[in-house]
Amino acid sequence: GDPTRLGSESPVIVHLFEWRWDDIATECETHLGPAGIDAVQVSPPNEHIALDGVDGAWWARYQPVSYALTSRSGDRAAFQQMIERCEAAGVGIVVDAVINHMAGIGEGVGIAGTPYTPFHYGDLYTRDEDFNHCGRHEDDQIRDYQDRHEVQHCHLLGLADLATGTESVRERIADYLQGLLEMGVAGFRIDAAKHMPAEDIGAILERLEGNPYVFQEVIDPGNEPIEAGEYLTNAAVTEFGYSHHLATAIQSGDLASLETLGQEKGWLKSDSALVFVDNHDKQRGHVGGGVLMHRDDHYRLALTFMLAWPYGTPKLMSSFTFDDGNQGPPSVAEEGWRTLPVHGEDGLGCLDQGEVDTRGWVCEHRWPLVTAMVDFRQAMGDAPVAHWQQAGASRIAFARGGRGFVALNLSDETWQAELVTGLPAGEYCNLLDDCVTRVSVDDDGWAEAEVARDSAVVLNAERPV
Ligand code: AAO
Repeated sequence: GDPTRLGSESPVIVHLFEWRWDDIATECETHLGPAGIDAVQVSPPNEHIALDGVDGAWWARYQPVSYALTSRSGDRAAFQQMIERCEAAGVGIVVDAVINHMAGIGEGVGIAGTPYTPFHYGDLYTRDEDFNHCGRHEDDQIRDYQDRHEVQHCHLLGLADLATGTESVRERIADYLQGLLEMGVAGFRIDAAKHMPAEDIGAILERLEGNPYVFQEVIDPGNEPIEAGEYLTNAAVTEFGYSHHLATAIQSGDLASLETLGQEKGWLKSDSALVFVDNHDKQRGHVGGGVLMHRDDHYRLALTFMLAWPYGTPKLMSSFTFDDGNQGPPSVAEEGWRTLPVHGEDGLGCLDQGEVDTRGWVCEHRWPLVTAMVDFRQAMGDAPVAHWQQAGASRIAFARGGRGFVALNLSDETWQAELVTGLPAGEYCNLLDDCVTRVSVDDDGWAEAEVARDSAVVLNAERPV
């Protein structure tokens, strides 16, 4: 789970949710590479259920039918080209690996033509023993998250639960992942990791040759028997507490409570934690809400804080707009739910900031604030937080060990204050407004700063006026 495998000391990942492979390749060359983004999390690349039956819902991608690399985002050749073009632009591909289960129990034909019936998927998994039959509730479904056996051996959401405890299933999954590594992918997100014993995931990862960055999706609300920490021996783990804590602090106007964010009891160590402001489930209420997303007030402030704060490996969400939580990406239903591209002749491009009512690609990752903050995070490296300051609960400032300084103002009025920056004397540009605001630091490291309402001042020692 060592994040530096992604290439830089403080890597940043962008989730291009439901983007097409050819679009991602172009985006790597035109935006991500130049902006210093280390990796893209892509939607699951393998064959999934047909889109017609589910009205093009985004979650069709989480119902695998085979490990053939044909999906709504493109075919194997496009996938390979994307890996190569992104790599040339300095951007790694992190594959969302759906290995806990296959499709919902039922029958049909996958998007690449593979037929399936209950517990039989083409010639990949053909035996009942390839699946867990947990013997609970008559239908073998997960209902009680307090029951470890049930969570790990029953069917999540009616999805056929693979028997990851068996050698033959482990081998098939490892073959799939190894094939991806050989094509050049840089890492994996292990979907629904909590639903597999940590040991099963370990046995699969052990078979792989290569050095991928791996993080496991484990939702640990702090009151279930299965804990995020159990998975650390394998790789990094999602820290869901982070997005909740950050959203609560911002929504309640209590930025002061962020002073110790990451040091909470039971939280993962920074290097082992994958953090985000929102993810694809949370932003549409698929696993409860309680986070901020692109159409919320103060989302920009949340992103600013996450990228300024040295805890965890941050993942940025790049969304499409929706008015219904099942709705898929911009697409043409009459053409088999063909996903409309971002780039090229019939490309939709990205929506303007704040244009939330139009159907389209939001592209949060292209916002100037994000680009500036990614640059800041990488320039700060491992510089620790110093000089925490606050004025009331809604105005905070802190330094990053002599290399940088951040002041955030969540209140409705301009914040004018004398603050310790820890920076060498000089005049610095606010990175968030193209140097419209300038801050003079005196010989003792103090500055008179003016922080606009709902905004921030961010200074980098290496960016004097
Ligand atoms: C779809 C349909 C279903 C249908 C199914 C099969 O929506 O109605 O039964 O097909 O036909 C995605 C979608 C699903 C979709 C699925 C397959 O979100 O709606 O189902 O594709 O197409 C649990 C898992 C977690 C999982 C999450 C959705 O632990 O791993 O459920 N996330 C991943 C992906 C996700 C994907 C899948 C897994 C499946 O990110 O996109 O599903 O591949 C508690 C537990 C959590 C549990 C939630 C959800 O959470 O702790 O572990 O997540 O419940 O029930 C607060 C608490 C939080 C609590 C939450 C909700 O926030 O803090 O702990 O409330 O109570």
